[in-house]
Amino acid sequence: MGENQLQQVDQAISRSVKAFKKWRVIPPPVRGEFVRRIGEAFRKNKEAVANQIVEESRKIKSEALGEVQEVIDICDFAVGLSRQLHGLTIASERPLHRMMEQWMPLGPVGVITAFNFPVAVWGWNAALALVCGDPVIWKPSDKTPKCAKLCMKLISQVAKEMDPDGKIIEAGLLEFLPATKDAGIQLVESKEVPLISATGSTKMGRLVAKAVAERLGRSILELGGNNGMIITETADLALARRAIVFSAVGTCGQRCTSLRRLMVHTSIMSGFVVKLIDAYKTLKIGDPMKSDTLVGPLIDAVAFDQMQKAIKRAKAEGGTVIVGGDRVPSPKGLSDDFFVNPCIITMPNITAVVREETFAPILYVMPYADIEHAIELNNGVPQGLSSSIFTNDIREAELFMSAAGSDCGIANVNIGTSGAEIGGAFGGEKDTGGGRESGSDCWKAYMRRTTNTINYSSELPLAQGVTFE
Ligand code: UN1
Repeated sequence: MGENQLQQVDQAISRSVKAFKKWRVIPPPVRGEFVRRIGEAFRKNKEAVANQIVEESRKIKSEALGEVQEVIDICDFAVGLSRQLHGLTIASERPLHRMMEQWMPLGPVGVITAFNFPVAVWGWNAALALVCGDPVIWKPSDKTPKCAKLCMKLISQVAKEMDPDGKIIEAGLLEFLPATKDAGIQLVESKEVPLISATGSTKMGRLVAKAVAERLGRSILELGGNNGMIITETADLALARRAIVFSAVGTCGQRCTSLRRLMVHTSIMSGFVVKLIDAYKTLKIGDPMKSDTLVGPLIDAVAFDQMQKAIKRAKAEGGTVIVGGDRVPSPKGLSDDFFVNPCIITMPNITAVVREETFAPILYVMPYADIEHAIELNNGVPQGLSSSIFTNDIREAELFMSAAGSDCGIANVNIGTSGAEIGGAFGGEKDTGGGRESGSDCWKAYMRRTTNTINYSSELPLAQGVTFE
């Protein structure tokens, strides 16, 4: 890495550490006011940010608008949270003593984001970190640096309006690094950054986990998904079909929550697959900016290549391509883009290629005979992010959500695997990394907990009845 960039990252971290000293003692509701204004800025600039997302990530406009909405939603959530960073009061075993917990700001949070959600995932982290009292240092994907620049521009305007003299919001509160791997490594290895929240491949996550563990830092990892859906005999098939198409084909199969594996009950398999093929044949593929387009292009040539390789391997491993998989000619003016026909492949079982996450619209379909087998197939891959079941049988639904059911962080009933709301905890198990971001009580990861024991007596009783005189 160039000397220049080394210094640049170092300086960003130093500014962040300095900003933390000020920000950590600002009352949380005032910190919340900053986040409220950030949410307003995204409301006002929703269109512009969405256009930038389409330009770089190549997702369709409606999904890009949805992504900006996630930022607005998490800001609203964080504003409420800024008055609810509660700790517990705990009964003490000693007379005239009280115990309590407090949640304290942690320090700079390093946020590494991927190309497929270039704005929302940063938003989830930044909104929570800010109300928790932490600065944020962002390393965006090298495929989407302009999205990051635009967000930073909006935020610096908000900061100037709220605090023109920089009394509470210092420049270092929201930092942004060059979108290079080396900058990411430097961030991850820095002892000054107590928490790293990283989204991306399992391969990247393993490197991050190792480097952060080495210095005993904390990490939130949101890595690969290989999400499954079970279609049971009692499923509402029309509903299931719509959910499958959105989950498998939306964002051109490039969400970590994208549906990649479908387990269909043998009794309905053939008829259902025919209907699915029909639905795939009507998909409008084309310019992601056009309002009637449902499938935009893949992110780049590498993604196309990986898709082709996976299809080839699937065939060699006993699969049959029943629809799609090929390249579609680019519309006028978009010759650099790689458009594909989303693909369905029937597989006899979970083979090696099915175990891997290929970031493309490939859906592997396999039959199952009983619900226990379907759950086994659902769980039979290294990743554990999202899953869903379509059933009108309450026993099957409850079993799927039980301890003996899906082993994923997300287990849905009668909706798809993708498109989670910000209010829930987002993340998954196994190779997905175990981290949780966004709603519920995920804010706790961005704070440190202190336990306080207060003696208001004139005695000094020891815990556990120990005497020491
Ligand atoms: C991602 O793909 O990294 O649940 C995030 C979803 C979106 C977030 C996806 N709300 O599909």
